[in-house]
Amino acid sequence: MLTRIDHIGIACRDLDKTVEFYRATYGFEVFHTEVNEEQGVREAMLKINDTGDGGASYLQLLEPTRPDSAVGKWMEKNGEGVHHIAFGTADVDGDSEDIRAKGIRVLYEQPRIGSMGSRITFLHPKDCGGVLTELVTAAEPGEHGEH
Ligand code: V0V
Ligand code: CO
Repeated sequence: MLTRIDHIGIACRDLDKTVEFYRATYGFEVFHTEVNEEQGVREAMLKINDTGDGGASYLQLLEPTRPDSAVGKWMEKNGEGVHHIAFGTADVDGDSEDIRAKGIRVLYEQPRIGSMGSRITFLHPKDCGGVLTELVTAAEPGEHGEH
């Protein structure tokens, strides 16, 4: 069951500048940063609020580490802006199988590693009304590689 908006993924050219914009404009602080080589992103998570299911909602600021990455390709075409939305669930495996059974393309056979040790998968934007949609199961507390 999808129980929260886990994050909104925002593509940007300069992560440090964008972090500063969100800090100066709204007062949001960086909760976590990491590089995900597999996904080709350097990212900052800004926590907006905790949620009733033990998770939280974030903004995920994404700077591509290479031009041929998903975010790099998307930004080439669209410029900076909202790249994807992510719903949180306790069971990314089960929920993605249920959604696959509805005929929607789930991009990965098995969930992959996302921010803070989460497990993530994506639904094809062409099957979701033009919205790249991610499903996330957060790591158990203490499991995630925060730094
Ligand atoms: C592409 N399209 C999008 C889109 N990206 N539409 C809406 N939102 C997006 N973000 C459209 C694009 O305009 C094309 O439409 C069509 O899909 C095919 O796109 P393409 O440019 O030819 O690119 P593809 O097919 O090589 O790749 C598109 C997909 C790719 C969605 C398959 O971006 C992907 O695998 N994304 C999932 C991984 C990802 O996004 N990682 C970065 C975030 P037309 O022109 O044909 O109409 S990493 C992350 O979120 C992490 C680590 C985390 O949360 O923890
Ligand atoms: Co994401």
